[in-house]
Amino acid sequence: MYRAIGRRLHVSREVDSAIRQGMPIVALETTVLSHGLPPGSGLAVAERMMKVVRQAGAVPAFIGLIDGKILVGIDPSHLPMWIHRSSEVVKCGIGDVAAVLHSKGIGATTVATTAMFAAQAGIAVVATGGIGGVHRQVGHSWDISSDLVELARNRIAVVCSGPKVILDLSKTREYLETMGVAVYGWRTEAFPGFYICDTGLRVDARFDDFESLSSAIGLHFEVVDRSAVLVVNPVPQSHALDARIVNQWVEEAERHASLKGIQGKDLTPFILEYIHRRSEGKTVSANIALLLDNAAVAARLAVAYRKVQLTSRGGR
Ligand code: PSU
Ligand code: MN
Repeated sequence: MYRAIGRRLHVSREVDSAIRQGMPIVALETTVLSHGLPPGSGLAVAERMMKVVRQAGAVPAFIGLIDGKILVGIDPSHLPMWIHRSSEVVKCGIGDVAAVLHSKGIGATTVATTAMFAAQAGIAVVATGGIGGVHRQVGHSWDISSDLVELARNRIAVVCSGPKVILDLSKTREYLETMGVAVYGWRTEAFPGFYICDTGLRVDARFDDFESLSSAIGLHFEVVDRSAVLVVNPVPQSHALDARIVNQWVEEAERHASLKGIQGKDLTPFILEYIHRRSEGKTVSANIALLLDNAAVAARLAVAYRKVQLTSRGGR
């Protein structure tokens, strides 16, 4: 069912043959399923994301850890383990990976670990909802997501709707610049913030068609060759939320978190859950809408990137 391409990395048959044939693939993270969405709702969303990717002509590849292995292209029949047993599932940043493999537990990948394993497997495109970043209380918590560090280290294109709105967006934007991550806007000049389309911050460059976007990504990989391109795709207009109201909810959530002593990697799931309840589900439907849209954009990008690679090889 899975084929070992390293001692720990195991790819599904479908992903294996897609990698060999250079077919477009979109890597997907499992943390959003286990920790990012209300309990139990992840499976339907995962199925819809896979469908959207296939409809656009690419192969979906959820990544996760289980039984001492890193799976790339989790079989749909195995996905419920990451979703229905979410209390046992470890949200895996880079530092958690080896311990979870060692204990043969179940690990969900974040953007950091998804990007790293996708790059190791030879996949060029990842789709997600929002990336982690610099937290608002960074002055005393020093909480900066390892997503940012891995974006600086891996040659990969990550399609998202910006950093999660619970973060300090301008510090996160600066950090991306410092680390040499190219930030490209998909049909936008504004840097989006998850549920919010315009944070008042800017992208490095705007692209309006997949051919130009994938050519620029190809050039970034060629000349920079060590950092990611973050493609930001704003949440679909019909689901965008008002920045001021969202900010109020986040501030409330942070006060509750600090009263309860919640910190570190538990903070993101706590705040997301709080604002989901506070918004009476609006943040959840926005989250699902942007996940599906990012999966579609990532798949079309993967298809266009494949064409760019073929023509640049043919031209040599
Ligand atoms: N955005 C969401 N839900 C999530 C995440 C992001 O709407 O669950 C996850 C992603 O996996 C992201 C991770 O990579 O949170 C970042 O967590 P941290 O801030 O602990 O690094
Ligand atoms: Mn963190």
